[in-house]
Amino acid sequence: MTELALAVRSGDRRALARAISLVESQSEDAHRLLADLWQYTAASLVVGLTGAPGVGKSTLVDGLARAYAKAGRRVGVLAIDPSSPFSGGALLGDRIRMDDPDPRVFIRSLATRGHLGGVNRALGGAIALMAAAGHDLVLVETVGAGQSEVEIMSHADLTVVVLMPGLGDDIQANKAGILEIGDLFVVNKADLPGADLTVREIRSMLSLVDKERALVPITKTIATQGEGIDALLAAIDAFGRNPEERMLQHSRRLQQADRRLGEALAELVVAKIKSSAGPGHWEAAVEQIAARRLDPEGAARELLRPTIEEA
Ligand SMILES: Nc1nc2c(ncn2[C@@H]2O[C@H](COP(=O)(O)OP(=O)(O)O)[C@@H](O)[C@H]2O)c(=O)[nH]1
Ligand SMILES: [Mg+2]
Repeated sequence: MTELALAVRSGDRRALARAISLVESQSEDAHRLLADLWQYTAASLVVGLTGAPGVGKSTLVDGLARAYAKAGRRVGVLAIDPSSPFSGGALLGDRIRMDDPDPRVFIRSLATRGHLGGVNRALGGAIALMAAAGHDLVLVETVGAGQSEVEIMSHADLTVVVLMPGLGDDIQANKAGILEIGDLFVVNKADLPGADLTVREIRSMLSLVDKERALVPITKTIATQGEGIDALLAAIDAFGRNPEERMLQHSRRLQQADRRLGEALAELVVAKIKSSAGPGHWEAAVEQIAARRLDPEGAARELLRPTIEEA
């Protein structure tokens, strides 16, 4: 194991910050680091919080992290919501609050720029690093389903959908996305009028999906006053303790592993073919496909053939 990997394992915060930067830049060193540490990443519970901008995700994450740390456990927070106050720190050099008053909480934001799929992969790496560093819980804040390239479902053991009163139409509009990804629903800003109505709306829409969905927990919170945070934390904790949900978590991790293997392989194969096909070959195929002289799958098979024959 490299010195950096050892330092991350030991819980060294600066090492962790440096490691996440490596993963963000997607250097070859990042791969070696993640290869060394992957075996230590199983124990953390990864919780994704998603929802429209302004519903109070960052405030909730802050409250959850504090409450969790107060109970003596270590929490990593990752924010990829560009509107997040956490990401606000992204403008400030190192992007980590080394001066965070609570040594049990490690907060980091990921830059949302970069090539397509880059953020998603960096997120996977950053979560793994936080887990390997011994965080019992990793909280990930993202903007709502379908609104970003980051699909929290491909990383989280548990997804919390955050809503607020008066968003009934919003839920309706996003029905499929929102109703299907949530393991837990939170109606934040319960100090505003209409919170109970929103809870009832979510409940009735969930029961339309199927019988199991009808039982998904819905909690109310007032994040700014810390109200409902303990109940939400208990609901998160209960997940993973319940055997049925543990099974769900296991099958979910299998699905995620399946998907990530496919992504990693596709990327390696494309890189290999681009480099071995000879100069201009790839570009020529692209032009032929665009001109409808070649179909995409046919071109792919053609490009792949020498690689497979050689193996
Ligand atoms: N009234 C009320 N305002 C809240 C509550 N939670 C968060 N807010 C406010 O809503 C705004 C957006 O919060 P933020 O956490 O940044 O939302 P995010 O975009 O989902 O991360 C901020 O001004 C918060 O202070 C709440 O429970 N009640
Ligand atoms: Mg935010």
